[in-house]
Amino acid sequence: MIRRIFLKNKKMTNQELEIKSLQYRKKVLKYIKLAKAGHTGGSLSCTDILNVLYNEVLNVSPDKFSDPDRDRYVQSKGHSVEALFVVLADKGFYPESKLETLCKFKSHFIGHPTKKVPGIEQNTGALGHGLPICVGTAIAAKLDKKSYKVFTLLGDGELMEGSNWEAAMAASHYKLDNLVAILDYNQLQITGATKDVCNSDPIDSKFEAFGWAVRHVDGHDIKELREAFGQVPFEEGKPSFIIAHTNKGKGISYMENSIKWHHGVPNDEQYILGQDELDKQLESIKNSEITKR
Ligand SMILES: Cc1ncc(C[n+]2csc(CCOP(=O)(O)OP(=O)(O)O)c2C)c(N)n1
Repeated sequence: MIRRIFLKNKKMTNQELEIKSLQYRKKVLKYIKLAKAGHTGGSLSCTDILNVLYNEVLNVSPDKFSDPDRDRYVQSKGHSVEALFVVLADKGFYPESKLETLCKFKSHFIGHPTKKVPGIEQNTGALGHGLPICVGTAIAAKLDKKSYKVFTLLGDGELMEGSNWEAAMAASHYKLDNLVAILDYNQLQITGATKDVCNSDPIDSKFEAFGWAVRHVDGHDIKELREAFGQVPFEEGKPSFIIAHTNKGKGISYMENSIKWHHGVPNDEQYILGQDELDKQLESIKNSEITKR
């Protein structure tokens, strides 16, 4: 029998995780503003996914990062690195003050993931590399009879890269049920709607045809994300594919679902407005009834 993921670090309530997501979003905005550069929309889109992964699912921590049995996470949509940097700081991989150097001369905290930053598994940013790398890592785990799991985050625009489809085919051929790909399905990419630039739909039936077990979730619903991760592998002998329906720019009204914010820095007025909106959402969650675990 395949070991299902037991939400290993299950310490927080849904409400506590929702609060964390908003705090992460506030920091994403803060450090992008400070750096005067960043992929704001895509980072806000995947914040809840990273929150649940790092606070619930992944068996990784700063003291375990060289442990060969740790879970692996590769952020294939590497441009959304600001969300990852904020989460890794929160997990203690480095002091948050390091993020003040984002995009500054000589800093390792640049606009895409690099292994020079503690907690980053693989250099990414050229799209289409994360899934192939993870297929190799998942094969290695099987050969080494290791029980760690391998996770990657993809973008729907990224699925234009042909390497994904070779990797998808190999993953089912090698029965990689230790591999989980999460799709940040915000339906936008760099220059327009994904369906207009190069349509990747229908994604579920394509991945099913390639031999994957596929689920849809609301990528901003902590409870749904927890449940989905708690059920992988969805089918024994098959890699798992989670289509997380998201909103690019989530949490800041003028950024939501707007191609303009793929890569953009708020001006002073926009910054205050964005932080204000996030603060209001924080207040509203804090005042709401305590969610049961
Ligand atoms: C190989 C490659 N081609 C082009 C780019 C430029 N690029 C950066 S982000 C992006 C769009 C990605 O869209 P998506 O994967 O949907 O990410 P999201 O919208 O979630 O940010 C593109 C084409 C790249 N990084 N790598």
